[in-house]
Amino acid sequence: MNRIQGISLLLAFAIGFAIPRSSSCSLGPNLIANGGFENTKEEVGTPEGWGATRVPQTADYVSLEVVDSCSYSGDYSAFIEIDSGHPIEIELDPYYVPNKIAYCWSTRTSECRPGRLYVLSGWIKTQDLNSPAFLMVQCLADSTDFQVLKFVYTSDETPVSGTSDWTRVATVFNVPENTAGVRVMAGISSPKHIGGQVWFDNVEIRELR
Ligand SMILES: [Ca+2]
Repeated sequence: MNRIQGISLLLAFAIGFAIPRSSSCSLGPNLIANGGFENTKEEVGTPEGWGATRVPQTADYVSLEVVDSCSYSGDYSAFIEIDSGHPIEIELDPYYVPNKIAYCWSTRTSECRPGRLYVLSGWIKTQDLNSPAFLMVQCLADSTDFQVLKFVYTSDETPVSGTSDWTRVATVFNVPENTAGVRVMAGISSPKHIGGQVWFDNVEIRELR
C-alpha cells in the first residue's frame, strides 16, 4: 500500500465508509469533553469546556449560542450566525490593517500524544454558506497559543457549505513532536459567511490505532 492509498483508507475509516476486512484499524475513546454540547453553563449560555470567539466590534452582528431548536443528537447543538449587516472588514488591532475574523467555538485537550494518529470528526448543518464550515485542529507547542506546530481542517476532505442537512465531517491527523496541547475549533469566517448560519454537534477526537 502506498502513502496515498494509506491516507485514503484512513480517511474512509474516519468518515465511516466500509473498509477492507484485512484492516486492523480501531478507534480509541473520545477525547473531547462535551462535544455534543449537552452541558451548558446556564449563567452565560455557553457549553461547558468551550469558548467562543467574540469581539466587541461585531457583537451586534454575530450570534454564538447553544440552541435546543436543532441538533444531530441529544437536545443541543452549537450555533453560529453572522448577520447580513456584519462589516466586511473590522479594526481588530490599531497596529494592523483591517482584519477579517473567523467565529469559532473552541476547546482543548492535552490527551493527544505526539507521534500518534487521531481522527477529528463531527456533524455540521449549514444554511446559506458561501464556502465550507470547518472543524479545525491546532497542535500547540505550549499554553500561550502563539506557536502552532500544525493545523488541519475537515473542510479540505469533507466540505459542507450552502444549505446542507446534518453531514458527518472528518479528517485524520498526526501529532507532531513537542505538542503540549491540541485545540479544536468549529467555525465559519467573515466576510464569506455574512448572512449564513451553521450548527455543530458531536465533535470528537479519537486515536486511530
Ligand atoms: Ca447534541
